[in-house]
Amino acid sequence: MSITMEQITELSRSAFCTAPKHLTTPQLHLVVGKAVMGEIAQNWSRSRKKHAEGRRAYYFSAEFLMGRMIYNNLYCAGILDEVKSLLKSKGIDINQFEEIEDAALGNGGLGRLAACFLDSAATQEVPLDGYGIFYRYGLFKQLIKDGYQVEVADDWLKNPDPWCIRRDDQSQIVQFADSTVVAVPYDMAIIGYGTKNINTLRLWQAEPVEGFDFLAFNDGRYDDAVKNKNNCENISKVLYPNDNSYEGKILRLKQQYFFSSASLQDIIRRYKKKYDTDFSHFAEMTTIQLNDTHPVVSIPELIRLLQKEGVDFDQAFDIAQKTFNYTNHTVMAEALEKWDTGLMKMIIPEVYAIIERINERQWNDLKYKGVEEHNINAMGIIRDGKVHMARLAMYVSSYVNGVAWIHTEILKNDVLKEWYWVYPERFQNKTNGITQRRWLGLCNPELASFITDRIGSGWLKDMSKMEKLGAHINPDSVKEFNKIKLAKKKQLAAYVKKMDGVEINPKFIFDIQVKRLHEYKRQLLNAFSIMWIYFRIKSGQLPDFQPTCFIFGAKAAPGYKRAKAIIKYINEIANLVNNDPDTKDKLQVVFVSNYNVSYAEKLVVAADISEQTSTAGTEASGTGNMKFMFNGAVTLGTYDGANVEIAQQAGEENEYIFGGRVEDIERLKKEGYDARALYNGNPMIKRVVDTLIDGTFSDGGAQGEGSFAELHNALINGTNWHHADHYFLLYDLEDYVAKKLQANTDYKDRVAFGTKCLKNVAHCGIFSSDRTILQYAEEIWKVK
Ligand code: B1N
Repeated sequence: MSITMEQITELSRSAFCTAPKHLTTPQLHLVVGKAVMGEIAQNWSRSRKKHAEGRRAYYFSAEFLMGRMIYNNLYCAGILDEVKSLLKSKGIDINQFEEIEDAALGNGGLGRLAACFLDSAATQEVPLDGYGIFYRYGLFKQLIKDGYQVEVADDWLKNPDPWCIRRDDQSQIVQFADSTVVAVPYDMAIIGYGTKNINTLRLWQAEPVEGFDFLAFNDGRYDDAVKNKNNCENISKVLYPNDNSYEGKILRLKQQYFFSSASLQDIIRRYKKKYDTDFSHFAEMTTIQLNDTHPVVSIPELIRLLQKEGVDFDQAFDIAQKTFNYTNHTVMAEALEKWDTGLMKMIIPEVYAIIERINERQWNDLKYKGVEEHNINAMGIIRDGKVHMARLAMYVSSYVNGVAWIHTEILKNDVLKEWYWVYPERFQNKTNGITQRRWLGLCNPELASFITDRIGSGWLKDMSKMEKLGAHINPDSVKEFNKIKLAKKKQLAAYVKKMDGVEINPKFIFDIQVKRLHEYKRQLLNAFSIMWIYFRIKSGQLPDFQPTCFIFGAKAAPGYKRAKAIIKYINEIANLVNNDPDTKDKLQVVFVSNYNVSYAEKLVVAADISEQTSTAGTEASGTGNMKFMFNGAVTLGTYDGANVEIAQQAGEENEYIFGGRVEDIERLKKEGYDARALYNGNPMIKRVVDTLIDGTFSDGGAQGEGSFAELHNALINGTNWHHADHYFLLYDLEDYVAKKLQANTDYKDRVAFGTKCLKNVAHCGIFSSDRTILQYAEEIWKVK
């Protein structure tokens, strides 16, 4: 594929009556985007036709965190360098596209995983298409004001977007008890790398059936005239900003049903072109992966739609059970979706009636299988006025999977153990992965060339090739790697300066923790360790400490008070250590604002140390950990999620593993955990924890009043809901500091440390989402 300057000039003239060099950045983005879309059109429609011929898979997800599309699409189409020099020849800098908004239609790991899967499926020619919601506003933008998070709406469509094609002709009608909405599809091309195959992400926008009520308007009832329009449009208006937690809001249920129903109707429409109303082949032709429970209302909806087509309940149930698979992404109790039965009855009564029928059938099934009463209860789909969505998914699907080895073990032995007893054959593990195209090839061309120079470029499509790098690790190559890392640190420093106005020193160790802000991820533990080091530097106990820049990036859910207090606390620490003459040459703390996919691309390439500090047993997988590994950072982390497999692959001696293991945490939970004893028993623990209350910092005036004291109290005394120090920070703190200082000491030997880094790169291959998607394709979807 290729595009010419003539094409760009022509599009520029016809759209804006001017030459490319006079276009604004959004205009140029539109023009280049349209040129690419024109070029891929044929391959896209060929791929669509090919997919329609055989068995195919669909990925249903409330979130697709695509990030910025332009560079990635040019890269995957194989024309990034070409377009760069075309533009350059006209005096146009391709870097201006850094102003273009990310498509932030997701919160964090779950949404980004969906995006990586689409990339890998397209590249590996797996017939997988995505279905989701075309949110008008994506994840909020974050400002930091006076150390506090402030949210701003993400108006990502304020300029026209060339990557999504509206397809009015393929609209669907979605019916709620109180209203009818039109679902209009916007299709995004997913361009495979080094292949003609192009997959599709179809995102639905909600619109009123007839735009505007002119009767009401002419009656003078202006409010009523727009009310229905607004109510409909509200469904796809904004992404819910919670990560790993659930809010039982009516609008959220409407979003879930809206995209589930529209997508299933679309699939049925396509199926009927081939088989008309003979649905006996449906499950043979179709498999649907449910990305967590957010699209699980699809299960009763498919049964409902099939019944409307004349299929009886038992056959429809059987088809649904064969069609669906469910991926679990979390063991956090607060994330489990349990919809109020009353609410469901009110919004989608026909669907609720089907859930009741499924519930009855489940009871009979389990009785028949001889499952004991208390286990039936623990598995019951409808219990105490709630519909348990994970249980519905477990009962009416072929396979369930966890997203890392240890997570799947926890599902089998703990969270879903009753299910494992009854249906052991349904359980699988699919360890997460990330795409090496965006997360290494595109964001780190320097390291990519270093690798390609040694082992060839095959790794871009086959990451098992990365192993070959092992034979090229020697003092010379390590020195070259270290130079690349320094260059990436300089680039990050320039970016942080531009975005956040802060100067950081590229000669410092870069120790980076970027992810959503959540108590279980323990950014507070990192903050405490910094205070620990700060005090010890001040008292002259760390004379050899290698200067370190601690970088944080994290968004807190807007309603999550404690997470917001932790952001303020980190910013207070930054203020203290960056300005203290005793420490500012050795310690630096930066909280970057508005951490998103594009910022991540700058951060993960520049890290020496990757912080992965979740309490053992809490982080299902993590995928940020893999992004750092690909780019040659060592992991400072717990035995949790995919960290376990990262250490196993790279060798434990090449990571810094600390803290309690899942078994330790289990034991503490069972036998009792005395956080206060740890606090009173170690003066250093007490000293750092007490910075929350001893006047070292202020949590500010009206905004944060008492929020640090509340954190302190939750750690030392606990609350009505949770025992003291629910996530075992104090249990792990000492070992964490020890391992952090060990890494700091090791860093002095630049070749030895760089060798650890390169070993991480050489052994990162299995964390490619190509591997993950091919496992789904073979072991769950049975496509291709
Ligand atoms: O999914 C990622 C994992 O790598 C992470 O460990 C996991 O925390 C993340 C409700 C979630 N689990 N659950 C969510 C997101 C939004 C929401 O409304 C839950 N996100 C994860 C990919 O497997």
